[in-house]
Amino acid sequence: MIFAKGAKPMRLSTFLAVGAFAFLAPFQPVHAQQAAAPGLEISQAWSRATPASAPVGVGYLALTNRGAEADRLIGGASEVAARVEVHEMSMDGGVMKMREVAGGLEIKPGERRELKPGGHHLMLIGLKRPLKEGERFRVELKFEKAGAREVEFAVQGMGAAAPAQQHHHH
Ligand SMILES: [Cu+2]
Repeated sequence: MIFAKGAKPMRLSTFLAVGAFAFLAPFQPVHAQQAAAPGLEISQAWSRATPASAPVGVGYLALTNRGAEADRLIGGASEVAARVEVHEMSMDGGVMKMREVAGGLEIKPGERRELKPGGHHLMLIGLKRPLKEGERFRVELKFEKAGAREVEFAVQGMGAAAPAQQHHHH
């Protein structure tokens, strides 16, 4: 190994600076989480009322990635269902089917993706109670990079095709 004169003290100070940063990092978990996901915008979160004994419900929303990195919606958890999955619809021999999106739904930088009737949606599996028009329920969405984000869904009528009005969630 060859060291130029004067190089070693400089490397030592660099090492110390990195060490100090690593030591401080655990004391700022909230800031670190916000920095990791500066621009994921969630809007128009809505759902549909369900019949009394329905085993599943749906969740729709719009996701806009204003950050510089792609992220993925990988699932969620809710007070109203046993499980929350991200589903996609596809035609299979003339029959519309749905299944869980493998690996989650990607949102590229600058992209806006809508989960809406006939397309991608959140599936609330194992409903604990019927969803009633006019009420709201919470879902904690899980993103690969942004982590957990709590979103409130407004329940529309059973046949609703779009959110009644725009709601902003912070
Ligand atoms: Cu589904």
